[in-house]
Amino acid sequence: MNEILEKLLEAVEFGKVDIKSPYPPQLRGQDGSTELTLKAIENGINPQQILELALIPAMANVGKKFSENKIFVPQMLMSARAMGASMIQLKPFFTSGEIKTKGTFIIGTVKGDLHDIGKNLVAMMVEGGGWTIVDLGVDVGSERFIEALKNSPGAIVGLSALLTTTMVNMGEIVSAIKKQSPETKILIGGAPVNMDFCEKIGADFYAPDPQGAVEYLNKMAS
Ligand code: B1M
Repeated sequence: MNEILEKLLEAVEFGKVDIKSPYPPQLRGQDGSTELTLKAIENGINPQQILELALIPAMANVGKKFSENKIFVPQMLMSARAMGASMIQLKPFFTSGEIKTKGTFIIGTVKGDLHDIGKNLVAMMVEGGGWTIVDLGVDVGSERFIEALKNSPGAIVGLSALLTTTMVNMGEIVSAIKKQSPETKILIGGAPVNMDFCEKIGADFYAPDPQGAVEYLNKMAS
């Protein structure tokens, strides 16, 4: 793999945000995810490759080490910060270009769940696909989705969940939204969910990744 991407993967995996950050001690004085992302862009590496070859594998390594009790929540949080710093640099590449005319996409991570990296990636890609985004953030219950729908009638709703304990909240949110406005289309995603679960809770579609979300939304808009 390209040396910059290797270093970026390491920076995100070990939570090195930028050159000034003292954490982690073994990378002190070295470039963090901010500088390495900029270097990768300057060297002509495609932003999609930066995501797929460095950032996403780094988070997969973090998850594996967490499962094996080799790291704990604070380290996981530093990796998330490093990934977020990198995404700030990548965002303009995914969101520039088209005029936003396709419709509104309301997205949030469901109640009880604080994971937002995947949700932010989906929001970024969908925005780049020409949609207006209403990002409700994390830990979002049905009331806030319904309120957002009142402000953006006809919008499509996206629910993200990363925990097996919070994916069940998706079902409650889908029921509440469908009760209020049965015509609203609801897309779900996140590591623990799949198409079977989507059908079980009465959502309209499951997308495994941001690209799947963009394709579904574009199909709805056409
Ligand atoms: Co958490 N965490 N975490 N965590 N965390 C996981 C999810 C876990 C799998 C780690 C593990 O054990 N291996 C595990 C869940 C186990 C389970 O439920 N079975 C776990 C746990 C247990 C926890 C805590 C309970 C830990 C604790 O406190 N003891 C706690 C829960 C807090 C809470 O939410 N209430 C917790 C906390 C955290 C941090 C806050 C420290 C941090 C999150 C910071 C943040 O998001 N700002 C964190 C992190 C970073 C992770 C891992 C390491 C990485 C998640 C991530 O960002 N992945 C994760 C392990 C892993 O995923 N391997 C883990 C990268 C991201 C790009 O992928 O989010 O899957 P993902 O999104 C993908 C797709 O799923 C899809 O597209 C994205 C891009 O491909 N997608 C959608 C996502 N949403 C979509 C929506 C769509 C469509 C597609 O349409 C609407």
